[in-house]
Amino acid sequence: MLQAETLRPMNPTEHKIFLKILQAIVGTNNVLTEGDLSAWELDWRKREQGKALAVVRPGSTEEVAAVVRACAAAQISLVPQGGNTGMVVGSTPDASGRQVVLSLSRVNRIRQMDAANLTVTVEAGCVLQALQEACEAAGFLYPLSMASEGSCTVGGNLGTNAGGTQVVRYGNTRELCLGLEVVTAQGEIWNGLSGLRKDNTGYDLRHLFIGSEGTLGVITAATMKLFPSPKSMMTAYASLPSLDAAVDLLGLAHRHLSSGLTGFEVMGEFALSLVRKHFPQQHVPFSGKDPFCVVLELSDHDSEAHARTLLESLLEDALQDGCVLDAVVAENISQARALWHIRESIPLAQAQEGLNIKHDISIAVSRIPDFVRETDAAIQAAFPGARMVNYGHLGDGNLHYNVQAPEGADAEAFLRDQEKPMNALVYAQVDAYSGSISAEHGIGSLKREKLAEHKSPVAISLMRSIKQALDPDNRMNPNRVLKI
Ligand code: FAD
Ligand code: 2HG
Ligand code: ZN
Repeated sequence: MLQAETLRPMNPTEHKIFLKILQAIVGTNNVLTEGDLSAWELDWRKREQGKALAVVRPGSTEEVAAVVRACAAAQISLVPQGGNTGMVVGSTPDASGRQVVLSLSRVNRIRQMDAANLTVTVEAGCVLQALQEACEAAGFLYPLSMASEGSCTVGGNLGTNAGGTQVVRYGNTRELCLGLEVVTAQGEIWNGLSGLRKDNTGYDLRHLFIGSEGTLGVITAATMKLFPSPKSMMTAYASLPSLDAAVDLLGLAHRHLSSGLTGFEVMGEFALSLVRKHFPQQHVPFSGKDPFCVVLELSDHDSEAHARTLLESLLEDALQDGCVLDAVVAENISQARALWHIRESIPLAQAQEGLNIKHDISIAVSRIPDFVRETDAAIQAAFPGARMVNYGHLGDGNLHYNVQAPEGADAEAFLRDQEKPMNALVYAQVDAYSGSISAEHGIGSLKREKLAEHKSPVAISLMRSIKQALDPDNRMNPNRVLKI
């Protein structure tokens, strides 16, 4: 049984003393209590506005540990936060005004790059793009990539086990991580940083913390895998007659490109129409012509000419096969970026269109077309006019099967009245297809109730035991992932 966090009210003197203790640890400027704190208190999707007791920004692992100890002594819970780009309301405080937001933004150094070992040791607050760029400058690829990379952090990526657009070749963040440094709920520092690719010395603790969404401890640093930079990366953009054709194209791409296939993203026409509407300066090829488009990426360790031959041969076969109706291949890096930018703009275009319902689901690739056919029909029957924003990482069987309110409807009212029954419908379908209700975004607050309904009771019970063992006082991001 998890205990609810003790919400002992602080009298004004205790409150003042507590803030002084935090200031003594991290410096006065790094304890924020006044002014506009919405960057830390409001989630990216604007789903929940929280209220923090304070936003605390330690500058080192030792300071993180001291803050955790101070919070434990004062019976205050903590919400670890990186870039606050999470999609499930997991990184912002609740509305009680009694939680400390522990921002890792200043714990952000790249500690060491080990070229021979192909690893980089980096602190949790390092922004993903800064890490990618540092690795690229040193001749390596750090492959994790997603549209939020300009603000999300390594700690947040690990906390959520983020996926992104390169998973088809390199795996989720978990697959990239060889070791962690963690501040435990008791404020101890566990140095599990390791560049070892083989280490069978009992339970592999790193995997407990990865994907735990800040509920078990604070990740302060990690040793991550690097890869040699490919000689050439080539991007194609194709229009397709159906989702079945996209699955066929994926099969062809695996056969033609093998491990050279590093990205395979599908986009439904309505999702693309939102990009055209909200970002009209972007050129979207094959505008509105066909129901689906795909962005596909090949990374090649031979040469650009070799890459082009491989990609063109794939597309010729696909055109002959009928699974592709039309295609373009980027001629240079800026064209490739522009094609990727279309895909990456979809979540932003959705946000511009208004509040929306997200279903970050995974299903065996082979079953996705049937799932979408059936579920689209059921949704239109139950919620006439609901607009399906369907896109995602088809190469990983991960769809963002999102829903926008009917044209002209009040989005807030639509979500208030229809989100629950809509989720119930979609997740029942996900169960029927043996899928997952969270492929890459995690559980946070938004899916906490659903997790209990859709995960096996045995698994939930094991998860609760782990939480109880590592954080018996329930101070680490309480009420996220697991229900009290
Ligand atoms: P935050 O949002 O700050 O935190 C996320 C969770 O991790 C919270 O529960 C928090 O408590 C915990 N956490 C943060 N730091 C730590 C730490 N140091 N130790 C322990 N726990 C911690 N996600 C994908 O998986 N794939 C995508 O393709 C993708 N694309 C996105 C595109 C856009 C435009 C946006 C806005 C988001 C996208 N996301 C995607 C979601 C999000 O960017 C990722 O989940 C990312 O990993 C979150 O990183 P962050 O630093 O912003 O974490
Ligand atoms: C993406 O793949 C992100 O673009 C965001 O995971 C998905 O907004 C979404 O639903
Ligand atoms: Zn995604």
